[in-house]
Amino acid sequence: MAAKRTTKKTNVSGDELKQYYYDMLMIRRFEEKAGQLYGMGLIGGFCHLYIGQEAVVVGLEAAAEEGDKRVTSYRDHGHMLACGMDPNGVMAELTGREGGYSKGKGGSMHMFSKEKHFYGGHGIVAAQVPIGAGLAFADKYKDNGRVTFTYFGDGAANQGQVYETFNMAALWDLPVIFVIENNQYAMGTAQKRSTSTPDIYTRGTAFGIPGEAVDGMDVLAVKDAGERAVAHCRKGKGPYILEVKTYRYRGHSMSDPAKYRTREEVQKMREERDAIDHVRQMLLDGKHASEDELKALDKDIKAIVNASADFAKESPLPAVEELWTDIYA
Ligand SMILES: Cc1ncc(C[n+]2csc(CCOP(=O)(O)OP(=O)(O)O)c2C)c(N)n1
Ligand SMILES: [Mg+2]
Repeated sequence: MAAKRTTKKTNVSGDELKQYYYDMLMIRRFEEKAGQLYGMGLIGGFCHLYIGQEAVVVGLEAAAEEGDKRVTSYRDHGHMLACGMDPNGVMAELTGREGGYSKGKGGSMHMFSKEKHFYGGHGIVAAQVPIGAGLAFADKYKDNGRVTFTYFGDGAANQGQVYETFNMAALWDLPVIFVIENNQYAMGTAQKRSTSTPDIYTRGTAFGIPGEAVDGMDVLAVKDAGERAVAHCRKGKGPYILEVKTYRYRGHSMSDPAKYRTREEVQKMREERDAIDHVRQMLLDGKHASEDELKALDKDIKAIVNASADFAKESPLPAVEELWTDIYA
């Protein structure tokens, strides 16, 4: 049972809250299923789960509008689901099948959807940061009012290319929101062992980029901050930094010895800070939903996730000739 949390009064409707609950739970159930399929040997290669961080992407998607773009790291399944990509296509890509978003040739870290303005899925730490600024450059050039959410981790925030990007994004007033998902660890390295100052959101100061820290275990706080960042970008004021403090419950990837933190630390976060439990409690307290309704939602979500796993298992492996397609040369 989650400990009671307090939340300041909000003006979101019961229906909106229910939607956030649904979207976060969808990511969690999808990731649990992906973990199971990995354990069964149906998913090969790397697989980085997003469990614990769901409120980050769901809160920010709530602040986005049609046509806005997003780009992220290898921990990308949640971002894809939250922007409306099809769970079947994502799960089939995880299992390396023809029905996957990259026809089974990309896997967990390499999926894209032009339709949903999702630009990956990038395995090289921080490589997506200049790409995000490039996407925003295109939007500025076209003067179309769109913004780009560029997600990266606390570890990635120590990469040099982040600061080259900050400089150019600020110089050209690009409509890009740099979202630092600070889950407190970069693989097995705790933030305090790797990072000279605890407040990563201040790292834009030298470039004149405003930033703020956000409680990433509170979907409404994330949405509020996202709206401020979006408004700033859409007014033509240039980039904005959101350091969203979050936590991953599972290992860095599926192969993680987990020796760098205690079980108690993880357990405490799950019990006291879980973002899904938090919204669940708000829904019940506000009488927006009953226990039975929430149970039924979970059942619907599990059915969609199970169907995606069936689709992924039944989809054929890519044909051998596919080896010679989609090659950039
Ligand atoms: C340039 C580069 N260096 C090292 C790695 C190996 N690596 C993969 S993930 C990772 C840690 C990144 O941590 P963080 O940015 O905090 O993201 P998180 O995994 O916590 O989401 C490292 C060092 C890599 N993929 N690319
Ligand atoms: Mg991290």
